[in-house]
Amino acid sequence: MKKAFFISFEGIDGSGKTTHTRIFCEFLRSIGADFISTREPGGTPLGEDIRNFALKKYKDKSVKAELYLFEASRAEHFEKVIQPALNEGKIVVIDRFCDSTLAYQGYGNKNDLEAVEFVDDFATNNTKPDLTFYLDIDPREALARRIGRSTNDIIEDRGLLYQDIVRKGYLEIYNKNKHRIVLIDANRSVSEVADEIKDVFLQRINNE
Ligand code: Z5A
Repeated sequence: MKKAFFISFEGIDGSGKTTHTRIFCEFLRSIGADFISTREPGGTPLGEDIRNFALKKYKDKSVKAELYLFEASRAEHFEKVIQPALNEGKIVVIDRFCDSTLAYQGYGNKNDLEAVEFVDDFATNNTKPDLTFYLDIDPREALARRIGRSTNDIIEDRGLLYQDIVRKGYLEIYNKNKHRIVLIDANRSVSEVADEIKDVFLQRINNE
């Protein structure tokens, strides 16, 4: 196995990405892996400030401005955190990366998909994760999991129809990138999902 390995977790809001990023990192810790865990938008001081602009402020910002905010956060994060960690041979685990932008700002906001990919490639020097876990779930089930929790951000507030479009976007991205993306049925219990993620990872690194 090459030591540096880049893993992203993707899915609509409430799909369980944060839960499974955490459980997966506990597993990596238990086997003594050299890894960092991070998230987007965010992951750097500038990125966390941008997160605030992207998710909490200016509800009616233009769809292109929204795209560039996420990509500005990514460019900073990639240069200052992700690339250096990969250069040091670490495993990088990230809660959301390029597929989020294509799914939300591309499919969800109906920006030109090629333009979104172009901007993203520029921000990341054409880098894609080695392995992406896409947690697929019906938006209604994801919503039910969040009952009792206030909405977190402007994008979440766009509602079920928007989440449906984003999910369809994710499924198209998955269908075009099966070499990299593994679809995980996230409707199952936390332990079933966590076990599958661990098994896929072990299989993948044993084949490297
Ligand atoms: N965004 C974007 O538009 N473009 C971009 O390029 C990027 C991001 C990078 C914030 O993302 C927003 O940023 C997001 C997209 C946009 N807005 N929306 N929608 P975020 O990742 O920071 O936040 P989030 O998407 O709102 O995620 P979250 O709230 O952290 O949810 P989650 O990570 O998908 O799920 P969770 O917190 O792990 O689980 C939700 C609940 O379900 C929780 O109570 C768990 O205990 C429970 N759970 C988890 N798994 C299970 C199973 N298997 N069964 C039952 N219950 C479960």
